Amino acid sequence: MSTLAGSTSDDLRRKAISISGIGAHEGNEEESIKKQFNRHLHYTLVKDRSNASNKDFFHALALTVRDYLSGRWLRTYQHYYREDVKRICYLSLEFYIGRTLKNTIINLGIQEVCEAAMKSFGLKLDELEDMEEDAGLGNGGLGRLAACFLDSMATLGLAAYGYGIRYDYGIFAQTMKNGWQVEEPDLWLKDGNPWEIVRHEYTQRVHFFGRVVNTDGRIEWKDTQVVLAVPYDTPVAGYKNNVVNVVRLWSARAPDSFNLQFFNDGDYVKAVCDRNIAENISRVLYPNDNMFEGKTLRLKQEYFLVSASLQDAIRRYKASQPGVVDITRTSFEEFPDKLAFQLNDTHPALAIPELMRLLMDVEGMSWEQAWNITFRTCAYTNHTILPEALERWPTQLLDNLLPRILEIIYYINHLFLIEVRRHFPGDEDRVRRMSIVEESENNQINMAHLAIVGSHAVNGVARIHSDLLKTTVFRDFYEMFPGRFQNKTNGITPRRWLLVCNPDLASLITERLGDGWVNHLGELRQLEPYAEDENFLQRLMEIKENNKLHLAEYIQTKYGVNVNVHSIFDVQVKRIHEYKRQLLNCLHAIVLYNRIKNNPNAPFTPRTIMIGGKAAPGYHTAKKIIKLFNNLARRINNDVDVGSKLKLVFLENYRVTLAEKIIPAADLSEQISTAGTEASGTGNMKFMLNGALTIGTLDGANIEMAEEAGEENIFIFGLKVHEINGVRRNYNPSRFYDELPELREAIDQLRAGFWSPDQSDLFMDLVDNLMHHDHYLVMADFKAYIDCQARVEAAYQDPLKWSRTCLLNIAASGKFSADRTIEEYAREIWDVKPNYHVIPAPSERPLAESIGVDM
Ligand code: 26Q
Repeated sequence: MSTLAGSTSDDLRRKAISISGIGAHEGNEEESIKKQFNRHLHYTLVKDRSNASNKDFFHALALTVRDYLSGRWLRTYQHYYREDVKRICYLSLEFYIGRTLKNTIINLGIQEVCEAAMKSFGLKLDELEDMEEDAGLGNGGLGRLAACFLDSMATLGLAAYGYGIRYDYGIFAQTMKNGWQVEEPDLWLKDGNPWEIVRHEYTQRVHFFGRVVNTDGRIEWKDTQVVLAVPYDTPVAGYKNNVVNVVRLWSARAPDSFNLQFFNDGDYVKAVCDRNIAENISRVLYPNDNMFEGKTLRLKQEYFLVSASLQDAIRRYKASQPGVVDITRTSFEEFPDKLAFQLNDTHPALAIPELMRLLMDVEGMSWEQAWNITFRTCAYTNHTILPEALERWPTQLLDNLLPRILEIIYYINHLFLIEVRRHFPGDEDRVRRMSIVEESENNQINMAHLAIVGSHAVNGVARIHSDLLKTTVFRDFYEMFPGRFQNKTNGITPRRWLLVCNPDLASLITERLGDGWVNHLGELRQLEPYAEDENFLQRLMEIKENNKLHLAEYIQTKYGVNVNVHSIFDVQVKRIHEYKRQLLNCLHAIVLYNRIKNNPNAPFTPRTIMIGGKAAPGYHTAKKIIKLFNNLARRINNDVDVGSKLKLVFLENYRVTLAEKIIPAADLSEQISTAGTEASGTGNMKFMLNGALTIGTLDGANIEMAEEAGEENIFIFGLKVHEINGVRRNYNPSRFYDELPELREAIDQLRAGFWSPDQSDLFMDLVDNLMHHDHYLVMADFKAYIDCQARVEAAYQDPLKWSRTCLLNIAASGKFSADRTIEEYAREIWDVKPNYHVIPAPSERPLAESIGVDM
């Protein structure tokens, strides 16, 4: 046992007891929460019950919950320090966290006492929870995956650190003007953020611009502009295990010396105003999803994150010599055994040359030593094979902004190409294809190539996607490094995506299985026998209907649309992108409308088609698709012949918090991307876990979902991955127009302005694209999709059978827990073991060894 030099263990224990009194809530937890809540209201917010708003009450409660975390947080760090565990740094430009209060309360297991405490003050817990802003620091799947992983890593007791950027503005808020998307800035910090703790003492310096000076082999990067990276820590509570990890987000600040020459020239005010230039680095999240945009500010963000995070990790590594105070680790030999850097796509891939720079130029290592450490420490996850999403940065830009980094990249490439030539003698075309530096009129750095070369493991995010990486985009690399390529099928956290968002379903499951499923989601298989239990199925459907009712109320108050709760709730929520084929969904809506109009008295299965999602602000086609859906909605929802048979609703401003409302209420989940384009999808898993049935293509993780649930329990349609290339060769989309009358009718209406009465040619570009290019094969899959939707309708006619299928889907969804995914990363990439043990709570054990643990 290590003790603080000079302190007796009695001293330490006394100190421990005084600290553990704060927020430990021993004894009567409800009383303690009430007391701390009042204390925060009075002393922190300086309000009383008569002038406090629900926002104030939310802040008081959030601070109370944060206090509750403090002891666990400190203890977790002492535990990691004492055990000298390997630390996992998850580097990501995005963490799409959403709200924190409810999730934390549930993970801590204090929901009932919080409810009771608030009730005693005449407050409703869920109304306070509704006051919280989303932390929308992400675009979609990649950012949300990072947030799910944080939850799972804490739940599995891994010493994980999320590293990201504290953007002042998260993903924009979407509003609608006459059916068009309009973006509004997301000032999520405007009321303050009760969760974060700024740690000025761990501020890092990040360099830009300047020049490289080589004096007899000693490299100096001189005359740089420095930007300060200030860390803000947000706690991440594991599920009922007393673990509290952290996500550390960097905020940019100009150093005091910034623009000193202007101070000296006397233009003091200009100098102060110009500090914004540096501080803009963490101003705003780039709103592109699956689309590369080569903006200098974005490159600055990427390097800013990487440089600050690596310096921080190295600082902690040096301070982590166990049992010895004031002596730092000086050897880097153990570095790869004590640290892992997981790169969330190529966005943080500059970690590779930056780690090389820090180890060589700052720590004085040789190239060989530094490379050995870098390569063993870094691993890269790919999230897309869409060519337009792959990052390629012009060398001119890098040369100007990060000259030393570019130099290192060139040398990595130089040595790598020697290896390629050794492996494949005489194959110069392959050398050209594999180069990190792509030769064109303006040379570009291929960041994926850099990431593969500098990592010991490369993974895709679903089996089909990982296979495609090996056979298509990264084939050359696979042939050279077959052992480096892995698959890690994505998952979602069952805490937020069932326990938090669908409490009634969670209770029903717990009632039958106990609560072990929450962190052992495979146990859901034990629900299978209930497929024969009509009573159970009845309860399942009552819960679904209730969730549908709540969503219907929301739609009624928000949009004034009256939806039929007995209709199929047919939902497609995700970013708007051509490859995700919201257009196919629109065409289906038109077909249904035309069927009703052409035959108003025929039987019809009522349906409510809901689409939600943001379009990147510069993505004109995506914005046009939103406008199209809204135009369809306006006409269809107001047609008396249609009535309650068919309603269309665009769900505005889709985000994490809205997903929590929508997904539990869905009957049908639309996962209809062109086969081979959606790397995994994770929304698909959320719907499955909440008892919706999937209509989808054999793409991404849908394939594995079908495998788990059985093909008879999922609506699969359309072209398969191996058929796509064949179809694309001499593809003639207008053939389908000629052959399919319902498709022809829809296209003709779009062309004639039937769906755009104010501007008849509004949708001409969409039609032209479908008829003459149709890169995503909407026309080729149209018939299969429409026919499959008919199968859905038939199935919905038999409620008992439908509910049985829902149950079997829930029972089969256990594979898609992010806990399973993280276990695989832990064992197969990071070489660490999950820790299922519960750390003692602050009340159970005094803080015995509060020696200088660096956070
Ligand atoms: C890159 C450079 C400059 C600006 C923006 C970007 C950028 C930003 C975000 C590029 C791509 C993204 C997002 C990609 C993404 O979300 N991919 C999704 O990742 C999910 C998690 O693995 C998968 O489930 C989805 O299939 C995949 O589309």
